[in-house]
Amino acid sequence: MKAAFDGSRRGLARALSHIENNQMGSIEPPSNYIPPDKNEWQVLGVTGAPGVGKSCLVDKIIQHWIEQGHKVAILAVDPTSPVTGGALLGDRLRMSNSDGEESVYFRSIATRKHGGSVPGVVAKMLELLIFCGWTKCIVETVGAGQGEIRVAAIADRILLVEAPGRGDGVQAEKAGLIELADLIVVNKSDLDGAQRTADEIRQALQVGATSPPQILLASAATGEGIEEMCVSIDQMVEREGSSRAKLLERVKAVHEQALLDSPQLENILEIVASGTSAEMALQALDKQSQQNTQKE
Ligand SMILES: Nc1nc2c(ncn2[C@@H]2O[C@H](COP(=O)(O)OP(=O)(O)O)[C@@H](O)[C@H]2O)c(=O)[nH]1
Ligand SMILES: [Mg+2]
Repeated sequence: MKAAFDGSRRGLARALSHIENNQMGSIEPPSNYIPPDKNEWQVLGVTGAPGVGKSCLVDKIIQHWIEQGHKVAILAVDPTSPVTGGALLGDRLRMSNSDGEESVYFRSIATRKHGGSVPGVVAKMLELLIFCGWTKCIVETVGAGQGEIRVAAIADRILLVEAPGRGDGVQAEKAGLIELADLIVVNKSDLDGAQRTADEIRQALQVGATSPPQILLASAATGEGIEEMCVSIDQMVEREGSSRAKLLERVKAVHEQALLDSPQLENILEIVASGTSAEMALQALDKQSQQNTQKE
């Protein structure tokens, strides 16, 4: 850990692997650690369906932050990604930032390796990165299912990426991601249908949203709208609805993990297998644990 705190990349990689393998207890900041300003946020979640251009936009955001003097760490969380996905992004960055290499740290996390809680692992990794002086962290996650939503919910701010031409409406709406978004970018504005996609999202948002997120058009390919996107990211405030949705996902993640880690899990499954409803089985468990606490 000391090596990581002293700025060694190899030390950092090793410490992150310990976290990934669940071999790391709680993390204390180094003694010379200065916590960031309370008004600053560190972690940006970038989520959206595969292929919408998250990684390409992340490249732009990294460049923008490096120009501001930040040190940027990227965790790419992808259930399908071979580790080379990360290596590719790393190469692109080295090409585009002649002197930026020291300011960027990239790590990809293949979620299929994990039996345990991916959100928990990612949260701990982010904590370590921040303690090590990475002033901005980006978590890129494929918005495809519950697990991915929970990873995104760890972030301080969430950028949802959409793109036109997917042919089957707004993906994020189906995945339940719109709730979480603090900013929505329709990427690939150089392609037909970007405006229509933005309109569809706007319509989806009108149902019940109190403070809907801003929707921007951009193109990572042509650079159109990228500067505006970066400005909006820096000025991004957390929406009320998003803050609640994030908290809810965090609580659900911990709750689910507690159940999965419970020594009673097999009992519960047996009770349910014997024909009792899952609801009753959980109630029985609750009652039992209350009795146990009273005995103590
Ligand atoms: N036409 C167009 N293609 C883009 C744009 N941004 C990304 N792409 C392409 O979309 C594909 C997926 O991009 P990537 O960033 O890997 O998507 P991710 O899966 O969401 O991370 C790549 O082939 C990119 O070259 C864009 O603004 N316009
Ligand atoms: Mg990607």
